[in-house]
Amino acid sequence: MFRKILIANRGEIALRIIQACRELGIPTVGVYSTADRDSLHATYADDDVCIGPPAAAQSYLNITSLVSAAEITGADAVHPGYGFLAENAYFAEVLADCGLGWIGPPPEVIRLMGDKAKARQTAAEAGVPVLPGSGDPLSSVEEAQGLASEVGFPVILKAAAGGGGRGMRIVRSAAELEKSFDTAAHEAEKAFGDGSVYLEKYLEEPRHIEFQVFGDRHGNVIHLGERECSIQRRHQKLIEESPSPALTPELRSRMGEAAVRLCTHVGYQNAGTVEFLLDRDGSFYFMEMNTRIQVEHPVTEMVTGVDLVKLQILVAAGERLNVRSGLAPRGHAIECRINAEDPVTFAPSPGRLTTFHVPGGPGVRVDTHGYEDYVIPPHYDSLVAKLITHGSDRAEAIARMRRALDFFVVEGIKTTIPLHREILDDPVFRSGRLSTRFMEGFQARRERAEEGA
Ligand code: MV4
Repeated sequence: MFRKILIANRGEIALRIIQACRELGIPTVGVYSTADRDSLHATYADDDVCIGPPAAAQSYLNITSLVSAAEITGADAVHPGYGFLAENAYFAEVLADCGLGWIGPPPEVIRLMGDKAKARQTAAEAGVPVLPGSGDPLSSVEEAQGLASEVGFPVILKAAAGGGGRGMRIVRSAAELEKSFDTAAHEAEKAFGDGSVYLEKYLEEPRHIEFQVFGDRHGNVIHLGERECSIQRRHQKLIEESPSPALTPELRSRMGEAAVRLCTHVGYQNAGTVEFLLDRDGSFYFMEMNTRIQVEHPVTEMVTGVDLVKLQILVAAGERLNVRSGLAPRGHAIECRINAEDPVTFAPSPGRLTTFHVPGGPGVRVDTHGYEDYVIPPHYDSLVAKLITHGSDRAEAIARMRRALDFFVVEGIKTTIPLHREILDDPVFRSGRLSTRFMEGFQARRERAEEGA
């Protein structure tokens, strides 16, 4: 087992990793930028090292500083959390070269899945359904036109180096494609240093359903069910839940088996997420794979009873998976992301938490690095807390979320708590008929209600 783990991250996920390490009896090293001196992850870690100035490029993304921090503290492994260097294959390679353990998948698999066009091809090779579209990146607008007329409009252009919604373009006609293709490639080149673009048939109103997967170092791969993440705004998830209201046990096992097939095909290890689009007729298609622990992992923990962060550490140290694939979910869990943002404009709202009272009681979990008088720095993402509720069914999870939102008191900054209250009261949300267009419809209903008032 690892002797000491360095956590190359900050905020709630750094604290979450410290919790897991403490339960395993493994000491931790926290690293912090000068903007995070008063942060709980620095306080709670057994050792802490300042790694640089506020800008992430000079601290949480500074590989040299991180390796030095591991050397001087005697850490023998690194947990990257999510964001920052979590999906940086080069970082994983540097750590291996320095004799440090990496709590994540092999670098080659990170690199493969980071290329969204290659990931799509690999899924198809593994027998996982993909939408009709291009095998290799498109080399000309003529090739794009040929493919688009084969699959039929609308189509979507995606940057191979993008992901998570960055560098996408929906195209509804040949005339539009003529204009969009070069712009898309240029933008991809500018944003990612790689102008490769591929094309797929565009689905108008799918659900985003992702499967939690895990692999160990002995070739075993399992899935731990799905999360429904259709409630997003500008590709930022707002609410996630498990199980999805749309899945039957039969569909769950077919999608889960597809996710496992892909992971087995690539020799996946550690925690991962296979994202699918689910169409209204029950067809599902591979979208992307994320090679890290995700923000929304707690909803899976609540319905499976598995500590995913602990499991990451155990399998990275060479232990066998001790969890069966495809367990039936126990009850229902929902997560609301509480961001330091204006609930209407979504403008960031950093600053001091003058009051911070977290809810508790049956079925309530709060993952947060916040405390009264903590000052949220402006340099990083705006997540202040994840509020997760669990119930025997969806209705009970919703009722618990609704009251937990009422009992969550944050003063001094604006948060998305009022927005979550409105979504939880929304009849379409309550019906469970979700899609990636949910927020558009919700905003329209909200504006209509305001005009009526
Ligand atoms: C799509 C799609 C429809 N058809 N691909 C958005 C994030 C990135 N991972 C891919 N995304 C999409 N890809 C095809 N062929 C719709 C989306 C999409 C979306 C997906 C999940 C959650 C929210 C979304 C919002 C807009 C578009």
